[in-house]
Amino acid sequence: MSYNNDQIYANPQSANPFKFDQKVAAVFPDMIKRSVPGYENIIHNIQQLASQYIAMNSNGYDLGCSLGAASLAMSHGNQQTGVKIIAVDNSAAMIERCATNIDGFKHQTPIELIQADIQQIEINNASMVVLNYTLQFIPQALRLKVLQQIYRGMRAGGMLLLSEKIIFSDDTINRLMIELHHQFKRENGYSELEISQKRNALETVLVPETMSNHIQRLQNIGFAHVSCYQQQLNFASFIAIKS
Ligand code: GEK
Repeated sequence: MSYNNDQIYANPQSANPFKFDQKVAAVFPDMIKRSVPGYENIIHNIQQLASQYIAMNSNGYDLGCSLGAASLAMSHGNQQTGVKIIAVDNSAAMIERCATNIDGFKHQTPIELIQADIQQIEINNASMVVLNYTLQFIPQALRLKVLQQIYRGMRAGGMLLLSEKIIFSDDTINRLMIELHHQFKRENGYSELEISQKRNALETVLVPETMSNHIQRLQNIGFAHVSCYQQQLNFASFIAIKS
């Protein structure tokens, strides 16, 4: 299956909220690389962390899997037997393309694809859970419940990896980070029109929180060890380990 350049917002269009539809799924690898600083590094880290954290006879979860980049990284990193990777996304277009994408790669650990809302699925016997830029699309008031459900389904010693777009409580820093992120997108070939139309489309759909909100909530839920492990501009990844 071929993936094209992202030109979704290249021409003027009426304002509609962003959707993970066929058009987005068809350009997704290009879109995420050109839009999210540090994305490829995180996928590489997921493989390394999987080799350390995925335990024998357990499950790894990729929640909001899109085309399965993190699932494949977990599958490649896994060193244990009796492991299954469960990849979940509520977009039919993403799941359909994810299936073809995963088939196209040699990978050792079975990956099960589920089309579902991550708020509805049960997490069981999980030694590693990845929420790579997905929680930000869940309504803010419901995020605690999703994370609590994940925590309950995790084994002792299990790891949650959470990546998110973030905001800063200091207005000057916040504006600067947004501007630097737009500069990153310009350098990756996006025009002013594309940047501003995408920003408007995401406005009500992707709601970022501060780094301290994320860390505090993970600690309050009960994770024993919580830290940000990578930040590039207004994008951050956190690790949280259950004792
Ligand atoms: C990667 N993790 O390449 N339930 C299930 N899936 C959802 C939900 C939900 N409630 N809300 C959004 N999604 C991937 C990248 S993209 C990030 C993740 C981005 C799905 C949505 O359909 C999309 O595929 C994914 O979460 C977010 O590592 O586009 O910024």
